[in-house]
Amino acid sequence: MRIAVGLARDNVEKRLQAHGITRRQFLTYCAAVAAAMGMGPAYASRVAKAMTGGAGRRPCVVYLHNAECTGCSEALLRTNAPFLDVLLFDAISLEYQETIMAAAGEAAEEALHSAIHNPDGYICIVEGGIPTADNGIYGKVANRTMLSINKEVLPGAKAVIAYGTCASYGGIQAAAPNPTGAKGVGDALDFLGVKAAGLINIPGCPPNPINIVGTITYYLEHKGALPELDYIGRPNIFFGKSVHELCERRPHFDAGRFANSFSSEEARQGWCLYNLGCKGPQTYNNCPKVLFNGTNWPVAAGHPCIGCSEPDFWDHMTPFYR
Ligand code: FSX
Ligand code: SF4
Ligand code: F3S
Repeated sequence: MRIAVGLARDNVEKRLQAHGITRRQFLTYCAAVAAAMGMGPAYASRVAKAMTGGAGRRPCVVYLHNAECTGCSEALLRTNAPFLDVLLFDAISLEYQETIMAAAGEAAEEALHSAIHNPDGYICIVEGGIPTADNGIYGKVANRTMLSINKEVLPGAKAVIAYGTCASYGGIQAAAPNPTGAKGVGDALDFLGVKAAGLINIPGCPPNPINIVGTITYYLEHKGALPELDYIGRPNIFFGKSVHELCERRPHFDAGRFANSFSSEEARQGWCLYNLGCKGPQTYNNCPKVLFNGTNWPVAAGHPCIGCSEPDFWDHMTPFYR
């Protein structure tokens, strides 16, 4: 596929080359992001422009970590688009990120302070659930509770992206009996009695990186406007359809062909995994359409969907297997 792209060619191509990435590979990735956004191949050029800093001034981004396994960051950093971080940092100006930033100690704290006092404002990406019990003492960074850091940073942000099911709805640490009082960003803000502008949830445990890349692309492309969200704050472009609607095993479901064991010939033949516990009918996400790293997704690999992008799935979707 040939796509005409109005990039600042020299810069971008040099940096891609330095990472052993061809322009074609980059544009193929942009086409995948465009497809995940429900757009045609022509939109790939706009994705490329947004991702290479051509969509206007780079927004300052503060990225906070809370209670989590950090699989969300891992999913983003280990994508099949190894150039993604290099390019994304052209599209955004990542001022503070506790996992990957080079600065430590007071220098890191100073970076956070100056980012949130930057006159052009900032957007905030949040990973992990926020412990709220006992004044938040169950989660600290730099000897401050995660609760107080979020309270300081989120209300001033131009937009807040909760990345992963933990940040969106609490996730595993909010599973019963939830001893730390962990909450997703929206509930934690309600608990604190503060408001943040434009909260977007990108759930999944882990989330598909393409869904946050697409969200950032949308934000840059639409000059700071947010995509349309569903009733629990997820962009409809990525979460508007159920896993069941998009699943390739669906014709077997419709025909009443169900596998009754994981090791059965029927399971290998692609029959429906509903009788083995699949939660695809109750789960909204685009996994069957966009795949992980463009390669595969749980149900195609023979594993039922466990509903990982739904609130409280650790409690409400169990037992995961039947
Ligand atoms: Fe949660 Fe992310 Fe699951 Fe893990 O940080 S969404 S436990 S994949 O990593 O927050
Ligand atoms: Fe639906 Fe799951 Fe069956 Fe796919 S495997 S058709 S998602 S019940
Ligand atoms: Fe999660 Fe189900 Fe997709 S478990 S990764 S929403 S298939």
